[in-house]
Amino acid sequence: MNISDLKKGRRGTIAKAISIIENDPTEAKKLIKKIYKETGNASIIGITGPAGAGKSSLINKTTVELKKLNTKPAVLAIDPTSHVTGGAILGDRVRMTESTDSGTYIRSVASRGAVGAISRSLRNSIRILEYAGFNPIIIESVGAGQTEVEISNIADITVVVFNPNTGDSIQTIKAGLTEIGDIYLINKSDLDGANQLYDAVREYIGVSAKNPVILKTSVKKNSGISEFAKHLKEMMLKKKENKKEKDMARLEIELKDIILNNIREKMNTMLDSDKLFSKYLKKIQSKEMDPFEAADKVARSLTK
Ligand SMILES: Nc1nc2c(ncn2[C@@H]2O[C@H](COP(=O)(O)OP(=O)(O)OP(=O)(O)O)[C@@H](O)[C@H]2O)c(=O)[nH]1
Ligand SMILES: [Mg+2]
Repeated sequence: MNISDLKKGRRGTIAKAISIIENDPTEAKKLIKKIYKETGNASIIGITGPAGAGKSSLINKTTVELKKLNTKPAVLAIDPTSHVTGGAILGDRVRMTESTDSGTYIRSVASRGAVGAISRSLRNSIRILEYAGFNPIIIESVGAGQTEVEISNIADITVVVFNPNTGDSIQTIKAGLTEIGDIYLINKSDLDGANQLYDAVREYIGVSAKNPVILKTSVKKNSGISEFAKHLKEMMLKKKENKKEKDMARLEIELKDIILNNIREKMNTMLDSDKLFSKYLKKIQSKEMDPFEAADKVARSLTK
């Protein structure tokens, strides 16, 4: 891996680096060691919302506008194709191609595996893009279950996208997406029901402490998008101070996460050859002892 090619933002090198982050833990550690000092300076924009809300379409157009505002955006899309519910809805999902020509780096990243592992590799893929000079870095993720909450932990600016097509939008709004957004978009404003949805979102969300921006957009009619980009740019500047504090807290969480993960892996290996472990396993298999008591005994001896 040629670090200076990465610094120059060479596409092939970036792609290779992110693959290393996702697939090769040993090499990934070496890579992060080399670049870490020069990371942490980009604004992270999380874009979330129900499947098919128009997130990818919006990002396509928005990156073009963001470039006009003298920024150099990159996009990581947490690919939802492996989600259980994904396939059916995603028949007409938009591939982000439009802005590729204009120099935006776009990549789908893994969504399979444990939640912790995904956010670990996401964090480090962001670092690769920061080192390569991109800012902001936009993360697309489908709001399904816990993901949207997690995205708002990683992102400096969280954008929630709704559209009048999905009848359950109001339910989703009530179900908790009210807390996380800095910006709410009612996309597909060219469709019936957009105004009604806009009013509902204002009613449920407009009064919250965060005082979020609420906008109507239409990718189809190309309306509202440059306004959206301007708000993003403004927030990128405004949030800079606040970001430092957030980053310190995030690094604390990251350090704990890595340590706990290391310990877990080590313990796992130790247990495989631990005599007490096999002894107590037999005891619970033969119903001589219950699993809790057995686990207590083994854990106590391991952490002594
Ligand atoms: N009428 C209308 N259709 C739109 C608009 N924006 C997106 N679409 C369409 O909505 C469908 C889904 O768009 P995507 O951009 O793939 O939505 P997404 O939220 O990225 O979807 P997933 O990544 O699969 O969750 C596509 O057929 C788009 O062409 C809009 O403003 N108006
Ligand atoms: Mg998409």
